[in-house]
Amino acid sequence: MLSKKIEQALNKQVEVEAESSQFYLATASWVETEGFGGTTAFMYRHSNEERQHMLKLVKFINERGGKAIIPALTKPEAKYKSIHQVFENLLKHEMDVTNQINEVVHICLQEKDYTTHNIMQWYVSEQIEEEALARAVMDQLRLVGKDGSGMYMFDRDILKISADSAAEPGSA
Ligand code: OFO
Repeated sequence: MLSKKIEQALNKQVEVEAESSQFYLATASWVETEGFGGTTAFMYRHSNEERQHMLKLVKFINERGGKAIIPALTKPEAKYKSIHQVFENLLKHEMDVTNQINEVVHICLQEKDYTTHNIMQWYVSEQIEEEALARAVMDQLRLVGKDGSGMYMFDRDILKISADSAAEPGSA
């Protein structure tokens, strides 16, 4: 059975994951209109993954005797200056999500809820991977600069960068 405090923290995290899915969806839509096919696929796929993260929490809350709350969502930014800006925002976004998750973990320890703590470890590992992936992509973008043919190759290879990063040890 979840304590009220844990239930609230988890419902807040449901909202964070839902907003995360929206964030990736908005960036997917923008890069699609800019003609970056690979990056578009990367963003749509990630938006779906974030939705799965949200669903996992919804089910967990309900299974543990709480009540999951499906949140209203804020409108994400719809326009970006460049792909570079998209990924800068993405890294910042993921770092914010990591902080939120750490907060939930902290509350789990305070409440001595080791079951929820255990579930949250999956999210902790996921965030390590996602931040690492965002940094790897930004490194690539720094090398490419604004060069057109470099950007073409970046867009062609981005799914490979993410697949390589997902194949690293410890990936879920
Ligand atoms: Fe939900 O994994 Fe990042 O945000």
